[in-house]
Amino acid sequence: MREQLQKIKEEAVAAISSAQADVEALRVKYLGKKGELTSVLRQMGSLSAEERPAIGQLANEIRSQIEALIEKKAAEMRGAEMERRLREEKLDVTVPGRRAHVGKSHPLSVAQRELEDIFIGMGFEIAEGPEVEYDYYNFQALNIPKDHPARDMQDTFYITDNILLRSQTSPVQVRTMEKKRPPIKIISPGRVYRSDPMDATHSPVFHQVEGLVVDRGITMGDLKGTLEQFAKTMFGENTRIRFRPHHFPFTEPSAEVDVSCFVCGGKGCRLCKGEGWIEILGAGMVHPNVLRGCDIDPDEYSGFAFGLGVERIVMLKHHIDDMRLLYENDLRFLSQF
Ligand code: 2NM
Repeated sequence: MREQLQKIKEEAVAAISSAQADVEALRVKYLGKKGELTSVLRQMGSLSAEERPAIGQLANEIRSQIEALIEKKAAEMRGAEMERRLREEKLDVTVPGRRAHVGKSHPLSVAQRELEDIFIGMGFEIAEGPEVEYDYYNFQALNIPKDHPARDMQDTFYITDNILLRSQTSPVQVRTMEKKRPPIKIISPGRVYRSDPMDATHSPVFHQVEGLVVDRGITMGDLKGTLEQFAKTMFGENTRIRFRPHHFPFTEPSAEVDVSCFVCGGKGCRLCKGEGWIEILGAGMVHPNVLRGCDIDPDEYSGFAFGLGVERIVMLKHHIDDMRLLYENDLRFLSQF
């Protein structure tokens, strides 16, 4: 047994000193529970009582020698690995950093949020609804009957006979009037769809913000005051507004609303085409038929409503002459905002 132990020791010393990697495998091979040293020690039972202590002592010495050698080798290899990494993974912390590209909100999103903030500041709540709508909410409930020319004019995207892509966000307001009792004071921002060919001023998908206020005693004066306050906050304290008579099926009376030109202040310039005024909104007093359709008694309640196009506002504000620029996601364009 003495020779067996010496042989194991010699083999182990040679194996450890020539090891290039994985000294843990050698630890298992020589010292492990099923290792060579252990299997020799298992035969101790066959030794005489006199021999046993000496062999035991020798085995323990060899075990600790091998352990020490393996630990030394492992430490050497850890050291060598550290040297290698220090050499190869050298990092020059004085090299200037590369600037990270930080994205930002799209100008349409910025404008929509600005509009929302202004109306929230005036006590409006935000209402949202489906972009895929029933014909009923998009047209019938808005006092636009089946044979009304407004339906052709608007060139709607139909999905089935009675389901379509909403052509305005007013269906959200109808849904709100159905669900809630006055006082109602909401805006409905969102995407709307019309089957228009894409050109400099049209897109089949665009964004609207519509507003609705319904309560006892709401008048045209409330509408004018609200829109004037909005225009001053959006375009500057000196901005004025004017109403021109118009027709919408869902409001009576109806008006188109201009703001005084925020470039020339009303004197006439290129932006307002010499007019001094820029058309921004449609508005009016909610038609009694619309209120009645939502089970709101027009003899008890009245309301005003208005709508504006977000694209138009963004284009005016930033002097953008082609709406397509807002959808192409060309970073040379977008990075200017
Ligand atoms: C506009 C112009 C005028 C409008 C009307 C309604 C509703 F649901 F209350 F009848 N919502 N929005 C409205 C009125 C929209 O957009 C140019």
